[in-house]
Amino acid sequence: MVLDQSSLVYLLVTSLVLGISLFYAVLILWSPPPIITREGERKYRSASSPSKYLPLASIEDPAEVDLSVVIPAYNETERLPEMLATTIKHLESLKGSRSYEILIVDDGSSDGTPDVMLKLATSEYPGVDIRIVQLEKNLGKGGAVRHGMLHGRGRRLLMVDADGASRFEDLELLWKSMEELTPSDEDPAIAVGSRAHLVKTEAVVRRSVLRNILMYGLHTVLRIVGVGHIRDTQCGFKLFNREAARLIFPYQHITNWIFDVELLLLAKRLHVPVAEVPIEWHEVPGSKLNVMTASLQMLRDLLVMRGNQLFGRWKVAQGRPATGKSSGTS
Ligand SMILES: Nc1nc2c(ncn2[C@@H]2O[C@H](COP(=O)(O)OP(=O)(O)OP(=O)(O)O)[C@@H](O)[C@H]2O)c(=O)[nH]1
Ligand SMILES: *[C@@H]1O[C@H](CO)[C@@H](O)[C@H](O)[C@H]1NC(C)=O
Repeated sequence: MVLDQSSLVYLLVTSLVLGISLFYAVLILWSPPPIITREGERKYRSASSPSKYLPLASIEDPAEVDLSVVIPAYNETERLPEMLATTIKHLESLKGSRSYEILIVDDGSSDGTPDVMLKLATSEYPGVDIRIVQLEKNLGKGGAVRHGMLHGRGRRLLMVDADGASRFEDLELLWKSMEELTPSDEDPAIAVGSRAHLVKTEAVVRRSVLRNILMYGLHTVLRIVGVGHIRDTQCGFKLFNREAARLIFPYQHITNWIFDVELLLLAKRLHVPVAEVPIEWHEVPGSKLNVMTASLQMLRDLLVMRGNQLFGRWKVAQGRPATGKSSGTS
């Protein structure tokens, strides 16, 4: 069969249009649904108000404490109490110079995590500002972190896993790094913990082979996607100043474990500087991550992220002021 020039062009254009339409359809199909926040999720309980739910603050409000610690918690009755103890011990030792709150965001646990934590807060830490927030349905770690960040009162906000895998004292390393990026938080900045320096050490070797393969695969893909400059995107220990949180979290769409990558991509798009800080880490048993499903999910979601950005479906705020002095409400 011989194709003349015009039918060749016709064929090319048709397949191009078809290809793009197909990609767009798959994109819509795969894109996560918008994150819906229910009324009851904008409220919290605490030791001082254990039965009456009080309204949470908003990231758009001015800061009221120096630090918010946001802990996503899904079925964490076993691991969280110990992590909370070390967290509070450290923060109490600095209390004179740094006020803080702890936001436990229960991600629709079915093991009674919120009630157990409320009981613990009341009996062990009545003087500590621990707020327990409950998501009605399990959203995924990213959704829980996002929720906490959007309702924190801190001048700086730290996300940290409930499993105590990071050494909480290493917060001071992130703190110092952030101080160097923006001395009094006049501009948005992020400091993320990194375990990259631990690669090839015992801590990593002890991880399963599959997990390590996944890690290398992830790095390759991340380089393609555009966050190759961050050596460890997945570390669950990240510090945002209020301006950075205010800029980034409203635009987060991904709620599963790959959300860290989306946060870093958003930071890049919004020109928010990210410092990577080596921290200590120990693998803790009890991870609920299924590695195979996670890898496939990862590939799909990276595609979804890039696709939505390409088609302009996921936008970010335009025209961020050059100096981050939040200009009140506008
Ligand atoms: N697995 C899981 N964790 C959740 C969810 N929602 C919130 N989380 C919290 O996210 C944090 C990390 O969860 P882990 O299961 O420890 O993740 P991990 O695979 O152990 O991650 P590493 O610490 O890197 O090993 C914990 O604080 C969880 O309670 C969820 O839907 N699934
Ligand atoms: C959470 O805990 C409940 C009660 O212990 C259990 O039935 C459920 O399977 C757990 N969910 C996950 C995903 O581990």
